[in-house]
Amino acid sequence: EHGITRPKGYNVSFHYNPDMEKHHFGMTHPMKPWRLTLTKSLVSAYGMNFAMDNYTARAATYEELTSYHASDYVDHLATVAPQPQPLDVENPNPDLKFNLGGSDCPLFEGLYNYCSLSGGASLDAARKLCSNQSDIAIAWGGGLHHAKKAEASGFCYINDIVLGILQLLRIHARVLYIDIDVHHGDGVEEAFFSTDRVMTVSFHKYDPLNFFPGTGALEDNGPKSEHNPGAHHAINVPLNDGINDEQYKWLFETIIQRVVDKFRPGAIALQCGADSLAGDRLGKFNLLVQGHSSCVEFCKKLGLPLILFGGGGYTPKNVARAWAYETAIAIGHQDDIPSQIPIHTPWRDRFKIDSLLPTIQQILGEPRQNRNTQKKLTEIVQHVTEQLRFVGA
Ligand code: VJV
Ligand code: CA
Ligand code: ZN
Repeated sequence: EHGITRPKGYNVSFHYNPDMEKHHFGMTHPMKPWRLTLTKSLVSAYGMNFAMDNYTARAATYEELTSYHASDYVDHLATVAPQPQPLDVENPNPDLKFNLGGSDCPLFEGLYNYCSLSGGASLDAARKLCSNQSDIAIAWGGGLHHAKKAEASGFCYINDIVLGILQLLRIHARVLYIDIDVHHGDGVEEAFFSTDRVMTVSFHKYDPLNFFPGTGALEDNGPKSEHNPGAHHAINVPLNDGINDEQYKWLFETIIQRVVDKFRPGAIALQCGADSLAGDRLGKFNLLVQGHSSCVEFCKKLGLPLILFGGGGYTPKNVARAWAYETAIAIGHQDDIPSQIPIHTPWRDRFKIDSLLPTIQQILGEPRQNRNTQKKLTEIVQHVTEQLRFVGA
Protein backbone atom coordinates (compact mmCIF):
# COMPACT_ATOMS: atom_id res chain seq x y z
CA GLU A 1 0.00 0.00 0.00
CA HIS A 2 1.61 3.23 -1.18
CA GLY A 3 -0.93 5.56 0.45
CA ILE A 4 -0.61 8.12 -2.32
CA THR A 5 -4.13 9.33 -3.07
CA ARG A 6 -5.48 11.95 -5.45
CA PRO A 7 -5.72 15.47 -4.11
CA LYS A 8 -9.42 16.43 -3.80
CA GLY A 9 -10.81 19.01 -6.19
CA TYR A 10 -7.36 19.50 -7.63
CA ASN A 11 -5.92 18.04 -10.81
CA VAL A 12 -2.30 17.45 -11.74
CA SER A 13 -1.23 16.13 -15.15
CA PHE A 14 2.11 14.59 -16.08
CA HIS A 15 3.18 14.83 -19.72
CA TYR A 16 6.00 12.66 -20.90
CA ASN A 17 7.09 10.42 -23.74
CA PRO A 18 9.64 7.71 -22.86
CA ASP A 19 10.98 7.83 -26.44
CA MET A 20 12.86 11.00 -25.42
CA GLU A 21 15.24 8.88 -23.32
CA LYS A 22 16.48 6.98 -26.36
CA HIS A 23 18.34 10.00 -27.72
CA HIS A 24 21.98 10.73 -27.04
CA PHE A 25 23.89 14.01 -27.46
CA GLY A 26 27.18 12.05 -27.36
CA MET A 27 29.02 9.92 -24.81
CA THR A 28 30.52 12.71 -22.68
CA HIS A 29 28.09 15.53 -23.52
CA PRO A 30 26.65 16.94 -20.26
CA MET A 31 23.00 16.77 -21.44
CA LYS A 32 21.76 13.24 -20.71
CA PRO A 33 18.11 12.51 -21.66
CA TRP A 34 18.56 9.44 -19.44
CA ARG A 35 17.98 11.71 -16.39
CA LEU A 36 14.31 11.64 -17.44
CA THR A 37 14.31 7.83 -17.05
CA LEU A 38 15.70 8.20 -13.55
CA THR A 39 13.11 10.87 -12.67
CA LYS A 40 10.24 8.75 -13.97
CA SER A 41 11.58 5.75 -12.08
CA LEU A 42 11.51 7.64 -8.77
CA VAL A 43 8.09 9.20 -9.40
CA SER A 44 6.65 5.73 -10.14
CA ALA A 45 8.43 4.01 -7.24
CA TYR A 46 6.77 6.46 -4.82
CA GLY A 47 3.38 5.70 -6.40
CA MET A 48 2.87 9.33 -7.43
CA ASN A 49 1.25 8.30 -10.71
CA PHE A 50 -1.85 7.27 -8.76
CA ALA A 51 -2.41 10.91 -7.85
CA MET A 52 -2.07 12.40 -11.35
CA ASP A 53 -3.37 12.11 -14.90
CA ASN A 54 -0.53 10.54 -16.87
CA TYR A 55 -0.26 11.28 -20.57
CA THR A 56 2.12 9.87 -23.14
CA ALA A 57 2.95 13.07 -24.97
CA ARG A 58 2.65 13.18 -28.74
CA ALA A 59 5.21 14.77 -31.03
CA ALA A 60 4.59 18.43 -31.90
CA THR A 61 3.58 18.89 -35.53
CA TYR A 62 5.49 20.99 -38.08
CA GLU A 63 2.73 23.63 -37.84
CA GLU A 64 3.11 23.76 -34.07
CA LEU A 65 6.91 24.08 -34.24
CA THR A 66 6.61 26.91 -36.78
CA SER A 67 4.09 28.77 -34.56
CA TYR A 68 7.30 30.31 -33.18
CA HIS A 69 10.30 28.98 -35.10
CA ALA A 70 11.29 30.04 -38.63
CA SER A 71 10.22 27.46 -41.21
CA ASP A 72 13.65 27.31 -42.89
CA TYR A 73 15.18 26.44 -39.50
CA VAL A 74 12.56 23.74 -38.76
CA ASP A 75 12.97 22.39 -42.34
CA HIS A 76 16.71 22.12 -41.76
CA LEU A 77 16.22 20.33 -38.40
CA ALA A 78 13.86 17.89 -40.08
CA THR A 79 16.17 17.01 -42.96
CA VAL A 80 19.79 17.52 -41.87
CA ALA A 81 21.93 14.35 -41.77
CA PRO A 82 23.25 13.28 -38.35
CA GLN A 83 26.99 13.79 -37.76
CA PRO A 84 29.25 10.88 -36.90
CA GLN A 85 29.51 10.50 -33.07
CA PRO A 86 31.93 11.28 -31.51
CA LEU A 87 32.73 14.48 -33.43
CA ASP A 88 35.82 14.43 -35.66
CA VAL A 89 38.55 16.09 -33.55
CA GLU A 90 40.36 17.27 -36.71
CA ASN A 91 37.28 19.14 -37.94
CA PRO A 92 34.96 19.77 -34.97
CA ASN A 93 32.62 22.40 -36.47
CA PRO A 94 31.95 21.47 -40.09
CA ASP A 95 28.52 23.15 -40.46
CA LEU A 96 27.40 25.84 -38.09
CA LYS A 97 24.30 26.72 -40.09
CA PHE A 98 21.70 27.76 -37.47
CA ASN A 99 24.42 27.13 -34.85
CA LEU A 100 23.98 23.37 -35.37
CA GLY A 101 26.75 20.80 -35.34
CA GLY A 102 29.14 22.30 -32.78
CA SER A 103 29.85 20.57 -29.49
CA ASP A 104 27.00 22.29 -27.56
CA CYS A 105 24.29 21.49 -30.14
CA PRO A 106 25.43 18.35 -31.97
CA LEU A 107 23.47 16.83 -34.85
CA PHE A 108 22.67 13.46 -33.29
CA GLU A 109 20.55 10.60 -34.64
CA GLY A 110 16.81 11.26 -34.20
CA LEU A 111 17.28 14.95 -33.32
CA TYR A 112 14.02 16.08 -34.97
CA ASN A 113 12.06 13.40 -33.12
CA TYR A 114 13.64 14.43 -29.80
CA CYS A 115 12.74 18.11 -30.40
CA SER A 116 9.17 17.32 -31.44
CA LEU A 117 8.61 15.11 -28.38
CA SER A 118 9.89 17.80 -26.01
CA GLY A 119 7.71 20.42 -27.75
CA GLY A 120 4.69 18.11 -27.85
CA ALA A 121 4.76 17.44 -24.10
CA SER A 122 4.97 21.16 -23.27
CA LEU A 123 2.14 21.98 -25.70
CA ASP A 124 -0.05 19.23 -24.24
CA ALA A 125 0.67 20.53 -20.74
CA ALA A 126 -0.23 24.11 -21.69
CA ARG A 127 -3.47 22.96 -23.35
CA LYS A 128 -4.53 21.03 -20.22
CA LEU A 129 -4.26 24.29 -18.28
CA CYS A 130 -6.17 26.21 -20.97
CA SER A 131 -9.06 23.73 -20.92
CA ASN A 132 -9.15 23.83 -17.11
CA GLN A 133 -8.58 20.08 -16.98
CA SER A 134 -5.42 20.59 -14.92
CA ASP A 135 -4.46 22.98 -12.16
CA ILE A 136 -0.80 22.02 -12.48
CA ALA A 137 0.65 20.44 -15.64
CA ILE A 138 4.14 18.92 -15.58
CA ALA A 139 6.52 18.57 -18.55
CA TRP A 140 9.98 17.57 -17.27
CA GLY A 141 11.16 16.86 -20.84
CA GLY A 142 10.80 20.55 -21.70
CA GLY A 143 12.33 23.76 -20.41
CA LEU A 144 14.78 24.28 -23.28
CA HIS A 145 15.03 28.02 -22.73
CA HIS A 146 18.02 28.99 -24.95
CA ALA A 147 16.54 28.02 -28.35
CA LYS A 148 15.96 31.02 -30.64
CA LYS A 149 13.48 31.59 -33.46
CA ALA A 150 15.99 30.49 -36.10
CA GLU A 151 18.95 29.16 -34.12
CA ALA A 152 19.96 26.40 -31.73
CA SER A 153 21.85 27.43 -28.59
CA GLY A 154 23.17 25.85 -25.39
CA PHE A 155 21.83 22.26 -25.82
CA CYS A 156 18.42 23.68 -26.94
CA TYR A 157 16.98 23.40 -30.45
CA ILE A 158 13.23 24.02 -30.09
CA ASN A 159 11.94 26.44 -27.47
CA ASP A 160 9.10 24.35 -26.03
CA ILE A 161 8.53 27.02 -23.35
CA VAL A 162 7.73 29.69 -25.92
CA LEU A 163 5.38 27.25 -27.68
CA GLY A 164 3.62 26.56 -24.35
CA ILE A 165 3.34 30.23 -23.36
CA LEU A 166 1.89 31.09 -26.80
CA GLN A 167 -0.89 28.57 -26.02
CA LEU A 168 -1.49 30.12 -22.57
CA LEU A 169 -1.76 33.58 -24.20
CA ARG A 170 -4.82 32.37 -26.15
CA ILE A 171 -6.72 32.23 -22.84
CA HIS A 172 -4.83 34.47 -20.45
CA ALA A 173 -4.21 38.21 -20.88
CA ARG A 174 -0.92 37.99 -18.96
CA VAL A 175 1.49 35.11 -18.31
CA LEU A 176 4.36 35.16 -15.82
CA TYR A 177 7.48 33.19 -16.80
CA ILE A 178 9.94 32.27 -14.01
CA ASP A 179 13.27 30.53 -14.62
CA ILE A 180 15.34 28.94 -11.80
CA ASP A 181 17.84 27.18 -14.08
CA VAL A 182 21.41 28.30 -13.24
CA HIS A 183 21.65 29.78 -16.76
CA HIS A 184 19.89 32.93 -18.01
CA GLY A 185 16.57 32.22 -19.79
CA ASP A 186 17.64 34.29 -22.80
CA GLY A 187 15.55 32.57 -25.48
CA VAL A 188 12.25 33.09 -23.65
CA GLU A 189 13.17 36.67 -22.72
CA GLU A 190 13.96 37.42 -26.37
CA ALA A 191 10.74 35.85 -27.70
CA PHE A 192 8.56 38.09 -25.51
CA PHE A 193 10.88 41.11 -25.44
CA SER A 194 8.38 43.49 -27.06
CA THR A 195 5.15 42.54 -25.32
CA ASP A 196 3.67 43.51 -21.97
CA ARG A 197 1.59 40.31 -21.88
CA VAL A 198 4.51 38.17 -20.71
CA MET A 199 6.81 39.11 -17.86
CA THR A 200 10.01 37.03 -17.70
CA VAL A 201 11.96 36.62 -14.46
CA SER A 202 15.26 34.67 -14.53
CA PHE A 203 17.48 33.83 -11.58
CA HIS A 204 20.97 32.81 -12.78
CA LYS A 205 24.70 32.86 -12.32
CA TYR A 206 25.97 35.99 -14.04
CA ASP A 207 29.60 36.29 -15.08
CA PRO A 208 29.45 37.57 -18.66
CA LEU A 209 32.97 36.62 -19.75
CA ASN A 210 33.08 33.17 -18.15
CA PHE A 211 29.57 31.79 -17.89
CA PHE A 212 27.05 30.98 -20.61
CA PRO A 213 25.16 32.76 -22.19
CA GLY A 214 26.61 36.00 -20.74
CA THR A 215 23.32 37.96 -20.85
CA GLY A 216 20.87 38.77 -18.03
CA ALA A 217 22.41 41.75 -16.20
CA LEU A 218 20.35 43.35 -13.42
CA GLU A 219 19.88 46.48 -15.56
CA ASP A 220 18.50 44.57 -18.57
CA ASN A 221 14.74 44.97 -18.14
CA GLY A 222 13.47 44.88 -21.70
CA PRO A 223 13.51 47.44 -24.53
CA LYS A 224 15.02 50.75 -23.47
CA SER A 225 12.36 52.76 -25.32
CA GLU A 226 9.48 53.73 -23.03
CA HIS A 227 7.19 53.56 -26.08
CA ASN A 228 7.80 49.83 -26.42
CA PRO A 229 5.21 47.83 -24.43
CA GLY A 230 7.92 45.32 -23.45
CA ALA A 231 9.85 47.94 -21.43
CA HIS A 232 10.23 46.88 -17.75
CA HIS A 233 8.83 43.40 -18.48
CA ALA A 234 12.11 41.47 -18.22
CA ILE A 235 13.48 40.93 -14.70
CA ASN A 236 16.98 39.54 -14.21
CA VAL A 237 18.46 38.32 -10.94
CA PRO A 238 22.23 37.93 -11.44
CA LEU A 239 23.93 35.75 -8.79
CA ASN A 240 27.37 34.46 -7.88
CA ASP A 241 28.56 30.95 -7.00
CA GLY A 242 27.64 29.38 -3.69
CA ILE A 243 24.18 30.85 -3.04
CA ASN A 244 22.33 28.87 -0.33
CA ASP A 245 18.70 27.85 0.29
CA GLU A 246 17.98 30.62 2.77
CA GLN A 247 19.17 33.44 0.49
CA TYR A 248 17.60 31.99 -2.64
CA LYS A 249 14.21 31.38 -0.98
CA TRP A 250 14.17 34.93 0.41
CA LEU A 251 15.04 36.47 -2.98
CA PHE A 252 12.57 34.28 -4.86
CA GLU A 253 9.62 34.88 -2.54
CA THR A 254 10.23 38.61 -2.13
CA ILE A 255 10.62 39.21 -5.86
CA ILE A 256 7.87 36.90 -7.11
CA GLN A 257 5.30 38.21 -4.58
CA ARG A 258 5.98 41.79 -5.74
CA VAL A 259 5.85 40.78 -9.40
CA VAL A 260 2.52 38.97 -8.94
CA ASP A 261 1.00 41.90 -7.02
CA LYS A 262 1.89 44.36 -9.79
CA PHE A 263 1.64 42.25 -12.96
CA ARG A 264 -1.40 40.13 -11.91
CA PRO A 265 -0.74 37.16 -14.25
CA GLY A 266 -3.49 34.72 -15.23
CA ALA A 267 -1.06 31.79 -15.32
CA ILE A 268 2.51 30.96 -14.35
CA ALA A 269 5.11 29.03 -16.36
CA LEU A 270 8.00 27.86 -14.14
CA GLN A 271 11.21 26.48 -15.64
CA CYS A 272 12.73 24.20 -12.98
CA GLY A 273 16.26 23.70 -14.36
CA ALA A 274 18.03 21.49 -11.79
CA ASP A 275 21.56 22.70 -12.58
CA SER A 276 21.06 25.28 -9.82
CA LEU A 277 21.40 22.43 -7.26
CA ALA A 278 24.56 21.79 -5.26
CA GLY A 279 26.79 19.18 -6.88
CA ASP A 280 25.76 19.91 -10.46
CA ARG A 281 28.36 19.18 -13.15
CA LEU A 282 28.00 22.68 -14.66
CA GLY A 283 26.42 24.82 -11.91
CA LYS A 284 28.16 25.92 -8.69
CA PHE A 285 25.32 26.96 -6.38
CA ASN A 286 24.78 25.44 -2.90
CA LEU A 287 21.03 24.77 -3.27
CA LEU A 288 19.46 21.65 -1.80
CA VAL A 289 16.32 20.04 -3.20
CA GLN A 290 14.53 21.80 -0.30
CA GLY A 291 15.55 25.29 -1.47
CA HIS A 292 14.96 24.56 -5.16
CA SER A 293 11.55 23.02 -4.56
CA SER A 294 10.47 25.82 -2.19
CA CYS A 295 10.10 27.86 -5.40
CA VAL A 296 7.58 25.33 -6.74
CA GLU A 297 5.76 25.30 -3.41
CA PHE A 298 5.56 29.11 -3.37
CA CYS A 299 4.19 29.22 -6.93
CA LYS A 300 1.62 26.53 -6.15
CA LYS A 301 0.37 28.53 -3.14
CA LEU A 302 -0.31 31.53 -5.39
CA GLY A 303 -3.24 29.44 -6.66
CA LEU A 304 -2.86 30.27 -10.37
CA PRO A 305 -2.78 27.72 -13.21
CA LEU A 306 0.82 26.48 -13.18
CA ILE A 307 2.97 24.69 -15.73
CA LEU A 308 6.24 23.10 -14.58
CA PHE A 309 8.99 22.61 -17.16
CA GLY A 310 12.31 20.81 -16.73
CA GLY A 311 15.47 22.37 -18.17
CA GLY A 312 19.14 21.96 -17.30
CA GLY A 313 20.49 19.51 -14.74
CA TYR A 314 23.73 17.62 -15.31
CA THR A 315 24.05 15.31 -12.32
CA PRO A 316 21.18 12.88 -13.08
CA LYS A 317 20.69 11.64 -9.49
CA ASN A 318 20.19 15.23 -8.29
CA VAL A 319 17.84 16.03 -11.16
CA ALA A 320 15.68 12.98 -10.41
CA ARG A 321 15.48 13.79 -6.69
CA ALA A 322 14.45 17.41 -7.35
CA TRP A 323 11.88 16.73 -10.06
CA ALA A 324 10.38 13.79 -8.16
CA TYR A 325 10.08 15.90 -4.98
CA GLU A 326 8.58 18.76 -7.00
CA THR A 327 6.07 16.30 -8.49
CA ALA A 328 5.19 15.35 -4.87
CA ILE A 329 4.63 19.05 -4.06
CA ALA A 330 2.33 19.39 -7.07
CA ILE A 331 0.12 16.52 -5.84
CA GLY A 332 0.42 17.72 -2.21
CA HIS A 333 2.25 14.64 -0.88
CA GLN A 334 5.67 16.13 -0.07
CA ASP A 335 5.16 15.64 3.67
CA ASP A 336 4.01 12.02 3.55
CA ILE A 337 6.35 10.30 1.11
CA PRO A 338 9.07 8.21 2.82
CA SER A 339 12.41 10.02 3.12
CA GLN A 340 14.26 6.86 2.03
CA ILE A 341 14.26 6.06 -1.69
CA PRO A 342 11.98 2.98 -2.04
CA ILE A 343 13.84 -0.37 -2.15
CA HIS A 344 12.14 -1.41 -5.41
CA THR A 345 13.13 1.78 -7.32
CA PRO A 346 14.64 0.79 -10.68
CA TRP A 347 18.28 2.09 -10.91
CA ARG A 348 18.24 2.66 -7.13
CA ASP A 349 22.03 2.17 -6.91
CA ARG A 350 22.51 5.27 -9.11
CA PHE A 351 21.29 7.49 -6.28
CA LYS A 352 24.34 6.53 -4.14
CA ILE A 353 22.76 8.01 -0.97
CA ASP A 354 19.55 6.36 0.37
CA SER A 355 17.87 9.63 1.34
CA LEU A 356 15.59 11.55 -1.02
CA LEU A 357 16.81 14.80 0.55
CA PRO A 358 20.55 14.52 1.25
CA THR A 359 22.40 17.19 3.25
CA ILE A 360 24.97 19.53 1.73
CA GLN A 361 27.70 17.54 3.52
CA GLN A 362 26.45 14.32 1.91
CA ILE A 363 26.43 15.95 -1.53
CA LEU A 364 29.58 18.08 -1.50
CA GLY A 365 31.49 17.28 1.67
CA GLU A 366 32.36 20.94 2.10
CA PRO A 367 29.90 23.52 0.66
CA ARG A 368 31.28 25.92 -1.97
CA GLN A 369 32.29 29.35 -0.84
CA ASN A 370 29.25 31.62 -0.90
CA ARG A 371 30.11 34.65 -3.04
CA ASN A 372 26.73 36.41 -2.54
CA THR A 373 26.59 39.15 0.08
CA GLN A 374 23.33 40.24 1.73
CA LYS A 375 24.13 43.78 0.57
CA LYS A 376 24.10 42.68 -3.10
CA LEU A 377 20.86 40.74 -2.65
CA THR A 378 19.18 43.76 -1.06
CA GLU A 379 20.32 45.92 -4.00
CA ILE A 380 18.76 43.41 -6.40
CA VAL A 381 15.41 43.53 -4.59
CA GLN A 382 15.55 47.34 -4.59
CA HIS A 383 16.27 47.51 -8.32
CA VAL A 384 13.44 45.07 -9.11
CA THR A 385 11.02 47.03 -6.93
CA GLU A 386 11.90 50.21 -8.85
CA GLN A 387 11.29 48.47 -12.20
CA LEU A 388 7.91 47.29 -11.00
CA ARG A 389 6.79 50.89 -10.38
CA PHE A 390 6.38 51.07 -14.18
CA VAL A 391 4.27 47.88 -14.36
CA GLY A 392 0.51 47.45 -14.04
CA ALA A 393 -2.40 49.83 -13.58
O1 VJV B 1 29.83 27.89 -22.70
C1 VJV B 1 29.35 27.46 -23.73
C2 VJV B 1 29.95 27.79 -25.10
C3 VJV B 1 31.27 27.38 -25.40
C4 VJV B 1 31.59 26.79 -26.73
C5 VJV B 1 31.46 25.24 -26.69
N1 VJV B 1 32.34 24.66 -25.63
C6 VJV B 1 32.17 23.21 -25.57
C7 VJV B 1 32.00 25.23 -24.31
C8 VJV B 1 32.16 26.75 -24.33
C9 VJV B 1 30.98 28.80 -25.29
N2 VJV B 1 28.26 26.68 -23.73
C10 VJV B 1 27.63 26.24 -22.51
C11 VJV B 1 26.18 25.89 -22.79
C12 VJV B 1 25.40 25.62 -21.56
C13 VJV B 1 23.97 25.25 -21.89
C14 VJV B 1 23.08 25.13 -20.68
C15 VJV B 1 21.69 24.67 -21.05
C16 VJV B 1 20.64 24.87 -19.97
O2 VJV B 1 20.97 24.16 -18.80
O3 VJV B 1 20.52 26.22 -19.58
C17 VJV B 1 19.24 24.44 -20.44
C18 VJV B 1 19.09 23.06 -20.90
C19 VJV B 1 28.36 25.06 -21.98
N3 VJV B 1 28.70 24.90 -20.70
C20 VJV B 1 29.34 23.70 -20.60
C21 VJV B 1 29.37 23.16 -21.87
N4 VJV B 1 28.76 24.02 -22.70
C22 VJV B 1 29.94 21.88 -22.27
C23 VJV B 1 29.58 21.34 -23.49
C24 VJV B 1 30.12 20.11 -23.89
C25 VJV B 1 30.99 19.41 -23.04
C26 VJV B 1 31.35 20.01 -21.82
C27 VJV B 1 30.81 21.21 -21.43
C28 VJV B 1 29.77 19.54 -25.11
C29 VJV B 1 30.30 18.30 -25.45
C30 VJV B 1 31.17 17.65 -24.58
N5 VJV B 1 31.50 18.21 -23.40
C31 VJV B 1 31.72 16.32 -24.93
CA1 CA C 1 17.60 31.04 -14.87
ZN1 ZN D 1 21.12 25.54 -17.34
